[in-house]
Amino acid sequence: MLKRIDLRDDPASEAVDRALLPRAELDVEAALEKVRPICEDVRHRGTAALVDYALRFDGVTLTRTRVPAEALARALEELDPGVRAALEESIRRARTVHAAQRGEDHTVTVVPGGTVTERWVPVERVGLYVPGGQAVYPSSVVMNVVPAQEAGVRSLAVTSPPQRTPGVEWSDGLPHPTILAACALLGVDEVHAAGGAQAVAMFAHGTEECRPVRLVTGPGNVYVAAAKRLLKGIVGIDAEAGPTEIAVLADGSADPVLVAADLISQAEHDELAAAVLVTPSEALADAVDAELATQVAAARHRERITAALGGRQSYTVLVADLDQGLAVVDAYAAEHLEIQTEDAAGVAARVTNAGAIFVGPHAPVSLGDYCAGSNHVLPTGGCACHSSGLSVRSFLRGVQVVAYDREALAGVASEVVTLAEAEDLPAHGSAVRARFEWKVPPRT
Ligand code: HSO
Ligand code: ZN
Repeated sequence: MLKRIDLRDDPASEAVDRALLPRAELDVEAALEKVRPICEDVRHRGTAALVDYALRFDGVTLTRTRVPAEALARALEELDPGVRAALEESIRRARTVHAAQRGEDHTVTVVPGGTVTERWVPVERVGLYVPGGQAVYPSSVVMNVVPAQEAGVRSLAVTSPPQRTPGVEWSDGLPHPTILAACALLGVDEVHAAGGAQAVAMFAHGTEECRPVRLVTGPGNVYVAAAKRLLKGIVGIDAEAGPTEIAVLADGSADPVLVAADLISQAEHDELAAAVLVTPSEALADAVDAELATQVAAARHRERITAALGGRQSYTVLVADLDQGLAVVDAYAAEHLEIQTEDAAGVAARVTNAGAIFVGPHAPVSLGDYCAGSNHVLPTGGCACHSSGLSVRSFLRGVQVVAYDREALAGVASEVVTLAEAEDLPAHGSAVRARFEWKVPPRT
């Protein structure tokens, strides 16, 4: 069922070449050309442009983007009690984990009288993008809003594409009612009906209804990624999210039923989703293939799943041993990595590159998607080798506060002057000299 890449004859100890591990092709550059005029239009015409794009791309007629307070209240009232309870549990766990991420300000005394403090300051206003369309992600409302709130962000706006929800006519032209309800549960009162590149432009440039934000976070399609690339600089961004990915590092002890179920769970997102199995056990690879055939046939979204599993981005990598398996998963740097081996915790501790690691048979990725307490907005496309998932830190800036008294400055003035001269920037040195009547005090 999954294609195979056999690396068993390659030297096990060497770093694995990333090029051996293909990913889905996502042409953000091509999308850039399409989103450029859209973003410009939003900059110039504000809400009027967003109204036009809602009709063109979402097929709905809007008069404004801001969702009225009554709609948020109604969505919460009508929310299925079971979904409400599950969302509340998800929020509770996410809060527990994210509250603990808030670093303390701390001061280092470099010399007597000379300190450097790192002060953590929340971003003043943020815009959180929640995708709509193919699937509806109230869980992504939780994963964006909770860390922003726990960071202490004072002003926060959510946007999600306007749509028609069959059977819920009152919400025509608004984001999905479950998304509205999740916002209401979290106490978010500024929600906009806007999706795609135009929503990112709304956040970056501001409109009559939406004050510009300083930072945009959240996953989205290729147009959202392109708009983030285009507007980065005008506004901060978390990451350009690509299609979701799961890699499973498993040995012969893993249960093929669970491995297959977990691969399918993420393949369900998108035809471009990646499902990768890395194993030294050919028997396990065969058993997972057999399981995939059975489980995919019974899956509701089998077409999407089949396309994802059959794409260039999904495969089994056969490795000589777990050491080589670790080299493969490090080279791949998956958004989600499951370890289903003997001593899973020991193996997981040796992984360097992954957005999130799920350890052992009882921690499937879907636990993390909803209710582990961890965040599900994670680096994709191999970015896990240099970036982290969304957290409280994403919404904070570490501002360095430098405080030196005269004595402390005197103690290092000659070094500053020397380095300034070495860089041919004598005015830098003069700024220090000026404090000592143009004389550098002798070193004591
Ligand atoms: N696995 C997705 C998040 C998600 N799954 C939302 C279900 N709902 C990307 O991490
Ligand atoms: Zn998922």
